[in-house]
Amino acid sequence: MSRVYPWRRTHYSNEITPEMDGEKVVLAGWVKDIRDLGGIKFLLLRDKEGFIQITIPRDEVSEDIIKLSEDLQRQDCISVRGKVRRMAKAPRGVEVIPESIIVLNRAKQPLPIDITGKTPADIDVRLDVRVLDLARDEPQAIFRIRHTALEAIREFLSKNGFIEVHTPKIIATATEGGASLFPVIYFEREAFLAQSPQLYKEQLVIDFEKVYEISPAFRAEKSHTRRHLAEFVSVDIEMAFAVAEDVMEVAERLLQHVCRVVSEKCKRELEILKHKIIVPEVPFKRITYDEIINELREAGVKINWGEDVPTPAFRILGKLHPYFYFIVDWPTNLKPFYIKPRDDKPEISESFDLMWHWIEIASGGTRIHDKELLIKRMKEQNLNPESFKYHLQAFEFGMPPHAGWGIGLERLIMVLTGIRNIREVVLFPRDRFRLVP
Ligand code: AMO
Repeated sequence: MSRVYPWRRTHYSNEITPEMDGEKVVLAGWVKDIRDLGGIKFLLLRDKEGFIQITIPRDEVSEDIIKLSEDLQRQDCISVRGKVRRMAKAPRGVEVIPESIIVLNRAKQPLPIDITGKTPADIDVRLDVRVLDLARDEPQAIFRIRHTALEAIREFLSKNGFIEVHTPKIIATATEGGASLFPVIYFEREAFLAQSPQLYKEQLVIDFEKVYEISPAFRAEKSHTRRHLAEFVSVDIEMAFAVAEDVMEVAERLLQHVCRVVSEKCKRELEILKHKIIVPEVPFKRITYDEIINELREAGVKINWGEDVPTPAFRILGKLHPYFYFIVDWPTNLKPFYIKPRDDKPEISESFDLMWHWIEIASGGTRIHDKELLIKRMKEQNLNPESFKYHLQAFEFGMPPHAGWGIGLERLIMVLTGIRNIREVVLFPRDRFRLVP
């Protein structure tokens, strides 16, 4: 027979309704806040579903409870046995009057940050005590939105015939250029943390045709900005018998789906974040690299053909195109070796970046599926084909034409939450200066 634990809950906070007036319940969670109005104490109890008001009127509860409640502090872990009472003035019209309270663990006081969020703390102070910080309403809302978005992504891709794969994160060669690689010691050899599942996902189209992966990617980013992490989650797809336009359609339909699902399922969370999601119409605008260069020239910024677009220029573009849009037809020299140059104009590639205002959310394109051309492109980018021999062998095993993209999950979550610093949408962010907690 299983033991009886007196703290075991019967209900989560959101399951307590005014209609339950008079019922006995056991709740468990953490003290979110406690207010003393003389004859009456109001305790907010948080659990994974939200919070509920525990009301302690001096003249209605036992002496023991009054004494115990004197010592309760924010973030103490407690269990409350009590009676539900309909109360129009309480949050959600209901409160619980305690009959007994068990303190399961006390939080050390004073807490390093204000978990009610009334006294805001600097992001670095909060990140240092992230597990406590995550108890606040905003992070709770952000990570529920992140969860819902991931669920929607998986549902969409699975319904559209993609299967989920996981490829190695410890790898022998770079995929997106050597500069941003993290080396690791792999037994007696040097290895690297994967910057992207690029080469593996391409190979896998031979066996599975449509694959997706949602995994961490590692970049030794020197740039310390509000949109760069050293470890981020990359949502990748790769599709056989497809070109850039096909996978752009997948991307825009996916983003529309995710925006729709999150705006429908996460109303409470969006309210907490004071953010509204506009479900985008498809197709998204497609603007060529040549066109953006012209737009920028008209705005007084000169970019020579073949040069990358610097951040300040992207900010101008973000003002001109204030939602999702694609930038297509990038110069081949600006794209990685695996991106296919156009047959008619090899200086232009079959590639795209998917933008939101001025931020790049995804990039992708048609891939080269011809081994000799791939080797030529590697050499042009000063890469040694010898170090890609296992990748190149796949091109001898019936590599089909294929295309794909990678979406930065955290950047998408910034769009969905309206949060401006990428660190806020990662549980334990890693950047150039942060490796703990
Ligand atoms: P790319 O390097 O453009 O393409 O990365 C794809 C997307 O990942 C996100 N991203 C980042 N997010 C946070 N911090 C970073 N340091 C960071 N770097 C990239 C961006 C970006 O658009 N293999 C290709 C994709 C493909 O062609 O399939 C790739 O990795 O949102």
